[in-house]
Amino acid sequence: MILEKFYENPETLHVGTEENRCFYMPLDLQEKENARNLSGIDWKFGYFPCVEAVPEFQRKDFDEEQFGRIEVPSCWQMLGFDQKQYTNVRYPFPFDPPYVPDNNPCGAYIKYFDISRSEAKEEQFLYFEGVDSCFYVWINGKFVGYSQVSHSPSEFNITGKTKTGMNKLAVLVLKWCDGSYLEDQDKFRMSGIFRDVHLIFRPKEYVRDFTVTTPVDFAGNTARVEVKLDSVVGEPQVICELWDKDTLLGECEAKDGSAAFSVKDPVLWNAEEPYQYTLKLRTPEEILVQKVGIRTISIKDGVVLINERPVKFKGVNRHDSSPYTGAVVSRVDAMFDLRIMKEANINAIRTSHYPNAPWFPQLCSEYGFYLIAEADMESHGGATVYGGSTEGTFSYFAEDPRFKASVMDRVQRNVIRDKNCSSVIFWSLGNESGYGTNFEEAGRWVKNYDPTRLLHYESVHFEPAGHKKDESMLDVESHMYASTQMIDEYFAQPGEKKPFVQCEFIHAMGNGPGDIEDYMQQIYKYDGFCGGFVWEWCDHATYEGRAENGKEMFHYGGDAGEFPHDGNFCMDGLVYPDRRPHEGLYEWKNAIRPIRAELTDRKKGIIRLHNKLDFRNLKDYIYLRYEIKKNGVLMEEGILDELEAEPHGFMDITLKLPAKTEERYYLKLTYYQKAKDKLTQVGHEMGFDQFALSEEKEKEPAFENKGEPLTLTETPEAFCLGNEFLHYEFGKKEGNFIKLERHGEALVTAPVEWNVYRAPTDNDRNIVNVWKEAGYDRSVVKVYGCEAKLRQGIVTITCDFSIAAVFIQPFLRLHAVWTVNGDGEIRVTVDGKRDTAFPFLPRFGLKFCIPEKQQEVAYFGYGPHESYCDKHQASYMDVFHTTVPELHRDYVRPQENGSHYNCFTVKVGNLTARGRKPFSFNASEYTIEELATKKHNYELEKAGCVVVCTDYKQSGVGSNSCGPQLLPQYRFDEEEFVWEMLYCFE
Ligand code: IPT
Repeated sequence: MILEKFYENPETLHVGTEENRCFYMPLDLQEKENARNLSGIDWKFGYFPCVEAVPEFQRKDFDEEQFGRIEVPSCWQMLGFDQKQYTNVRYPFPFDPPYVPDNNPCGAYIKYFDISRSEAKEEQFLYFEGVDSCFYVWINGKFVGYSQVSHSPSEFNITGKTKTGMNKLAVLVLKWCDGSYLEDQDKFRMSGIFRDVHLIFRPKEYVRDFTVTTPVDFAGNTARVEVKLDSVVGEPQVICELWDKDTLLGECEAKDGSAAFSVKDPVLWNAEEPYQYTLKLRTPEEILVQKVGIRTISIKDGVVLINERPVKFKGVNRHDSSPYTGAVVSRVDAMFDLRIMKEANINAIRTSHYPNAPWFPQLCSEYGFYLIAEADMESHGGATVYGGSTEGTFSYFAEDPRFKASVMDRVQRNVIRDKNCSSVIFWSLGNESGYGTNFEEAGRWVKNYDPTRLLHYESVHFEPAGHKKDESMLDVESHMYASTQMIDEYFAQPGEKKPFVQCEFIHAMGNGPGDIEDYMQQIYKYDGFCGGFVWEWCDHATYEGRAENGKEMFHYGGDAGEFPHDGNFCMDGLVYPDRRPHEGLYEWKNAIRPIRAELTDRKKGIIRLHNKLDFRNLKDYIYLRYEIKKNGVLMEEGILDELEAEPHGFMDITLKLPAKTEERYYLKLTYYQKAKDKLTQVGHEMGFDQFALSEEKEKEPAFENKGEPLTLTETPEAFCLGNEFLHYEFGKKEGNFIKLERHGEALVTAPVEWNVYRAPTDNDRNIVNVWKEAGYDRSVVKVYGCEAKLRQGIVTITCDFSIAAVFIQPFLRLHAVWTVNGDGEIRVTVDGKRDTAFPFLPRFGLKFCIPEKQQEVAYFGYGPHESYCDKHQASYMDVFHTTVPELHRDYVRPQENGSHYNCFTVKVGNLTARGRKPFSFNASEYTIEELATKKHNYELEKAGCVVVCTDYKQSGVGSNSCGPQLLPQYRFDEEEFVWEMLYCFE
């Protein structure tokens, strides 16, 4: 097929398309949609490796037998065509703008649709919600037009090209076009008609585009709903109506292209209470319906205000992504996301990094989410070209005059489509495209076109050398992954400042994120810190069916054999690809809980409840349940359901708390929803606080001289100790027990080991190289001296040893004292000295392998979620009963998981461990090596034993997969330490 090469010409972005307009489907006078959704399974489809291979399929006489069928919307890669590819920054084709590879895969689509006699009299439009990357359209063999910008709609007027009866729609979609340079988003690269296609009928005269604004007079308690008709075809009479549910508040005719309503005592829109009015624009033959939330957005003294009240965005970045359909997302899918988000207290979404489906912002207005609505714009691949840099080529498209119109086009399409959605509070020019003239102009256009919203663009920080930038049109100081230190520095600067937002932070990849609470403290501390958006909502993967062992297979970058790819960097969500929550979601949920409690007077039992909501009083909305537990046993509980505190205010409650004792008392307050919301139910758990009522003092684990007195013998390799029932062997070279038997049965299935390593988490992806350089992944023990003594039936072994790796000096020097009694209980005290020239350690502890069948677990520590020193917002201190398989967190790329932090005791099978100080433990069916080497969860093979790690300490998990380095306070980098544990076998 011979095509005009619009797809390599940034001067021709669209051919035959209608002007941009806000998103709506027109209704007839009976308020029925005057449009037909052409999506369905009856599209014919042919896939071709290049344009030249495509037959003249748009022609009437084309033999369609050559074509198969395809469902629209779909991404052809998800249906077995072409190549699946996940790449982040690097372009999947040579960097030669505006040219794209000659072998440019194509999808040819044919769809027949019927036009009735009455429809034939109307104006007819084809409305494509989204096609990746560009497409040519023919009706009945006649060329209609061309368009691009994958995630923005394109509309064609096809009146005069159709006929009564059957019509043939032919669409040729190309995988790449000049626009692909501006769609370098971090995602699987997918192609095709991936959003709905509508056939819209309209009268001869109609309103095409309009803008609604809602200024509020707060002092006078009135608002105005103002309508501006931006584009009208013909001169129809336009009657505007404003409805409050079923009540008509007002009616007026638009004059000179505008109309306005005054609303007394308006119910204002906000994400907590998303109240909407309904605006109807009636022309003699058509009705347009627009939901209207009345709200304002402003900045005062560096603080972002909605309806003149300070707000905090507790957000996520969200892609349209499904493991089953790729970039195709249904309303049901989206509603599912929104429901889990609401349940998790999330109130804001950044549509990273392109406009989501056009109905998505409407759902957000309806269900209450603030949006950073982002243009379909990302070109960070400029930085990875040969000789490229963030100072230079990163801003290639921000500067290149050939792409000025493209940048503007993308920004305009984003704004105009969603301008009437109350949910949108920030416009974003795009993501990571550097800075330069093209963005400055686009930014000025936005501020001029829509002064009612704020403008965001993070990449302003990357400006090419030699360009004197103007960032005056940007309203917020946006950063991604800024460290807590950098944020403190920003607020420490004197003078006026823009509000600060983290458009991306808390990188939720794999086991993590571990730094949530540190950021939350800052968000609440600084009025000007309006919040942040976790990167990101969901893991991206493709579902590939089940493995032989029955496990579901989710694939990430590289699994399809593509080049380049970015491995599992797409697996960085708060939920798994199929939306099962990751532990990170629970962490984020409790960090952004609606109430934060403070134990202000321990003696009098006064607790201050801070209402962290921005708009709702606690009254009639939240109740709490308190429980006091002693050593995990419930002592007292009750419900307080008469809470009352203004948003950002507080109230004090008083509870009778037990006097301070040595016992481990905890008070837990759990918050529940009292009133039904649109997406959440009465009784929904919203979060909790917990307080230790006793000081967490060290407790020496009781070790007595009991049981049958031991005997002690020695071989060249080991000390052998035992009695009638027991036989233990302590390896002189291992500095540890190599055999533990009772009644002739092995208590451990392998020698006990000193352990410093963990299966690297995704967040360890940088530090793991440093750890490997230090040899932590391959360390061995060297024993210098080992002595055993028998006194009164008890054996004491002292041992001096170090830990080091081949060709590297020891990083730990240790002195251990082991004591064993006749019951087989083992007490160990270790003095450790760490060589501080070495990096911080993943962990330090003892590793046991116990028989496979011993699966029961009980522990007193942070649970029930996976917990680490920097990741325990979702967990609380209690006694938990579980099993080894249940402790496993099945990350798609296996890694360290399922640890429990701050434990006083743990029992796994017959092994009980107690610490003088709280410790961490894992119990897993998989070895550390297995978790470290397998690429997918479904490849994991069981160890044949239960691997129990008891750790003096384990370093935190952080979010360094993309975020800053692990904060110093969460690194295990002590120079000297003492650890005391007691182990016994039942
Ligand atoms: C940043 C991107 O904006 C986002 O799309 C995603 O790639 C994320 O990181 C990583 O998962 S870019 C990064 C280089 C700061």
